[in-house]
Amino acid sequence: MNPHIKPVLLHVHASGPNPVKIAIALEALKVPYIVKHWDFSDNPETGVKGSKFSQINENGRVPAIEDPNTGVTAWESGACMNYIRRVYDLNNTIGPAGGSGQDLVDFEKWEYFLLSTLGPMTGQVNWFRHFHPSKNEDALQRYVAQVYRCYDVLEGQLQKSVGMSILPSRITAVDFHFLPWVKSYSFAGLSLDKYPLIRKWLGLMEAREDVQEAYAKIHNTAPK
Ligand SMILES: N[C@@H](CCC(=O)N[C@@H](CS)C(=O)NCC(=O)O)C(=O)O
Repeated sequence: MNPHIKPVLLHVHASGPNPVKIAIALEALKVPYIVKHWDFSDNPETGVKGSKFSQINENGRVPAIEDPNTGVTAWESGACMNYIRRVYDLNNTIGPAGGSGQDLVDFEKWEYFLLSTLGPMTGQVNWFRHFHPSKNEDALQRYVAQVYRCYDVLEGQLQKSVGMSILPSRITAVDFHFLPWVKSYSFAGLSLDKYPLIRKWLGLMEAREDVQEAYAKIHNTAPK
C-alpha cells in the first residue's frame, strides 16, 4: 500500500457485528485506519443518535467511514465495503474473482442476501432474545426459523467449495460480510450442529490474521 495514504477513520461500536466487517477489509488490503468508538445513546458528543455523529451518518448507526485521502464519507456496511474495494483494492484481491456478468452478479447476490436477510434476521433474534422489554415467543420463533432457513441456504452454497469460501472461487468481501453475523450464532441462542460446512468455514475465517487483527483493534481501543 502507498506509504503516503492517510489513515481512514472507521466509526465503530465495540459489540456490533457490522463495523468489524470493514475493519477486516481494511486489514486484508493493508489500508491504514483509525478506529473511533461511539455508544448507542443520544448523548450529543458520544452517541450514535447524538448531534455530532448525525453529521457523519444521519441514520445514527455504525459503521461509517471518513476518508481523508478522498474527502468521502460513507455509511451502511455495504456502501463502506464497496467504497473501500473501489478505491483501495486496485488488484482485485477481495472482489469477484472473475470478470463475467455472472461473476459480478454472484458476488452481489450473496452480499445482498447477507445485508438484507441473514444479518437483519439475526439482529431480530438477538433483539427478541435479549433486549425486547416483554417476552414475545412468537416473534422470537419467527426470526429463529428465518435464520435457520438462511443457514440452510448458506450450507448448500458452501458445498460448492467444501466449506472454504462462500463464493467457490476464493475468500472475498462476501465472507467478511457474513463472518461477524454467523460468528455470533451462540449469542443468538442458535446451534451450528446441523451445519458442518458453516462450522468449517467459520473456523477457517476465525483463524485468518486479518480477521484476528480487526477484532483485536476494535476490542483494544474500546472505552473501558
Ligand atoms: N444496515 C446497516 C446496519 C448498521 C447497524 O445496525 N449498526 C448497529 C451496530 S452493528 C448500530 O449502529 N446500532 C445502533 C442502534 O441500533 O441504535 C449496515 O449494514 O451497516
